[in-house]
Amino acid sequence: MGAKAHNSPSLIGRQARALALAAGFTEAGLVAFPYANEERDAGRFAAWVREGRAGTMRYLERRTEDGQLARERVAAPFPWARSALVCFASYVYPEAPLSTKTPEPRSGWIARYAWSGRANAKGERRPSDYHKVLLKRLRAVEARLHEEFGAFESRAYVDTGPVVERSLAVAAGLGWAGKNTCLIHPQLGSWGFLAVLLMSLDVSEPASQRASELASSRVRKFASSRVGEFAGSAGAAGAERSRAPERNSFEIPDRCGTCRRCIEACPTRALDVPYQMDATRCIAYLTIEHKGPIAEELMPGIGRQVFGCDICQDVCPWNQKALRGGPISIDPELQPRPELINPKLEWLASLDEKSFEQMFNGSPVRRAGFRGLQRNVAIAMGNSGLVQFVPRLEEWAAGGNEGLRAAARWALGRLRK
Ligand code: B12
Ligand code: SF4
Ligand code: SF4
Repeated sequence: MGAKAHNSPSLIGRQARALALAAGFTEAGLVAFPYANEERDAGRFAAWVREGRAGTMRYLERRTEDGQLARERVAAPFPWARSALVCFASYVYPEAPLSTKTPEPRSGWIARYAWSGRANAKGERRPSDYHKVLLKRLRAVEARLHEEFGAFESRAYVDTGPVVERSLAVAAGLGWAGKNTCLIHPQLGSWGFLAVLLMSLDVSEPASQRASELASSRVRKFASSRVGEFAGSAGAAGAERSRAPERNSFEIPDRCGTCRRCIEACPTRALDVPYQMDATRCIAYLTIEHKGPIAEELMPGIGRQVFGCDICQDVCPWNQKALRGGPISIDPELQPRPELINPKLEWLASLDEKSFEQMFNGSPVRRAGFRGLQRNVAIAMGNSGLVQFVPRLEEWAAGGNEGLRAAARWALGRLRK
């Protein structure tokens, strides 16, 4: 958007954060490029790809013309970028249940992030998708900055840009990357979306001023008061590390400490190497991104997750904390749709292609596709232990879709054992 100004004006963190909050984000922070741990993060991303952890998500392995992994460093695809505004939008939903506390075997689980809806003019709640909702907000911030600073280069991304958003969020001081790999904000937990505005604007604050501002912000206050709070689980090692902050770094130190709850709770062992997910084993990948048949070995672990997975976040003490309190209000454009919370498997199975579209057009769930969701429901039925699902599974097992057929046959075998 626009051309780079000759005398590039510069931005201060307080001002950028205020604009993001005014646009409806819950938190925001600014990163100046190059940031302190950029080389470390580039190495981590390259190693993750090299080890084959991205599975069939080939877009993560895209390279620039000179052969660099595009996502390794922001400068590879965006050599003009001097700063990034990183925004966090919470979807905590304090009243809603957890996937780990829903024993009803007739129901499945749709990941929390995908429950979102907003009321239309008639007061009916229709699907909404964070990609669209947040991109609009980010563009509003971008427009305000252009009014203020004139022409400069910028790009707004929510999820889909060639950047590692969690690395940028850590660099912006919004939280730390937990052993479950999620960005954990010390007050808001990890149930939050990220949005990134790349800019050719310089950051004008001296590092010392930014550091002292961050230190006095609500984020830092919360973080330091919580050190050691989850004694014996999380906090102790984090406290140790926080005594040696890296120079010119705004990172909140790791507060996972000795906790391993997410690693132990992951049913498909996707977190066996802490902080580095093997996406090819992750239920979120299998149920959303992966098309076609799913390896039988992984089906039992999928349990009754029919779209995405919240387990490693639901068990995290920092999310329990976020649930219990704080001034968190539900985003009017990302309100939970009650019909998507712990939905009945039979209801999901009864949707035909037309009703699937009506229910999920404009919702993140649509990404799984009609057949993909049916495949996931078939696996969940197999894991329910309930023979009442046999007739539906028999119908699917005789059908034409390969992924669905394989899942239904596996489920029948499991229920008939
Ligand atoms: C590909 C992808 C996935 C893949 C792979 C996930 C993964 N962990 O890599 C799958 C499909 C499995 C997935 C699942 C989910 N995703 Co996703 N996903 C992405 C995407 C598009 C790219 C992620 C990526 O680059 N992965 C590569 C690895 C290397 O990067 P990373 O895990 O983000 O990196 C951090 C850590 O791994 C850590 N790290 C790496 N190596 C090492 C080594 C050491 C020693 C240490 C300490 C740390 C460390 O460093 C990075 C951050 O500093 C981002 C959007 C984006 N453009 O960034 C969204 C994103 C990460 N996803 C998001 C969400 C909401 C989810 C789900 C919660 C959805 C759900 N409920 O089903 C799950 C969460 C599962 C989980 N535990 O991570 C949010 C995360 C918000 C947050 N608070 O963290 C993002 C940012 C989208 C958004 N704009 O909001 N996702
Ligand atoms: S399978 Fe579930 S618990 Fe395991 S890493 Fe993926 S999202 Fe987390
Ligand atoms: S469950 Fe424990 S180890 Fe996992 S991310 Fe949360 S605090 Fe860290």
